[in-house]
Amino acid sequence: MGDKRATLTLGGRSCVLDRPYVMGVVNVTPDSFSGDGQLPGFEQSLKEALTMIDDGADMIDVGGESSRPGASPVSDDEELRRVLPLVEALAARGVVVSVDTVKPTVMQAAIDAGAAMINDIQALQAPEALAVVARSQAAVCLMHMQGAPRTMQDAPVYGDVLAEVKAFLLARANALETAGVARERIALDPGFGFGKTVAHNLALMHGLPELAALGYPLLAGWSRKSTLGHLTGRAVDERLAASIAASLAAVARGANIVRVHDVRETVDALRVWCALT
Ligand code: YH5
Repeated sequence: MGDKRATLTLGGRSCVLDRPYVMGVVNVTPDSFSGDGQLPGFEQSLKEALTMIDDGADMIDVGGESSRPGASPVSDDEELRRVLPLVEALAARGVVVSVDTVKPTVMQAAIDAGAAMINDIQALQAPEALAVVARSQAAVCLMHMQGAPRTMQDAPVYGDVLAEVKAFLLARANALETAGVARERIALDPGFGFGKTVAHNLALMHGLPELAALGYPLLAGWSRKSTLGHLTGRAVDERLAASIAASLAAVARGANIVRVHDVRETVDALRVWCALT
């Protein structure tokens, strides 16, 4: 299985993931003029996303609710108001759009607006989430998380983190396939930093080839995360080099898609690294 090349159907097209794909992260914050020349939410986010595409991103992950520990929850209506205009604008320009959401109503509206992928940190466990995706043609990224964002980093405990994450992801993938979602529409993600200590994240990295061997495309999100701060002593806005190193390491261990904030630098690094290895 592991030697079969991972394939993912994106926007109705079958993509053989024979090189690392880069997913650019765009968070849509509430519309507001900051008074210091910053554009309002939508315009700013659209500009960021289109720059990422120019810089070589293969897709854009649009998120309207922060999943960082301590972040306040957002209503369905508010999340829709934030993400839908951007999904529409990007899809109209032919951009492959992923939507980072756990809400079935947001998933449905995003798919109707042209989203090619649903990126769910809860792996479609909300009631109706699986049904919404199953009756669409969208791809889906199933991510592992222990606990809920607000408290997940308090004291995560596993017996065998790799075995547990692997069993969870495989069970979710099987549930989707039983519901009629073709295998080619499913990607898996161990969820670095989501209810995991530094040691758990490192164990998952070492075991990444075992997850890749499940035969599904593998997505890795290391960009700017706390474990990189722990390893380097750097604050969140000083983790570029650490993030690039982590993305390369993930690709070396079998990741097919990396989710990153710094697209231009990551694309450069991956191009050189692929040419030289
Ligand atoms: C992911 O890994 N992550 S949102 C804390 C940070 C920096 C970044 C303290 N959505 C993932 O990016 N979706 C997020 O520094 C995701 N995989 C998938 N599939 C968290 C995030 C971040 C959190």
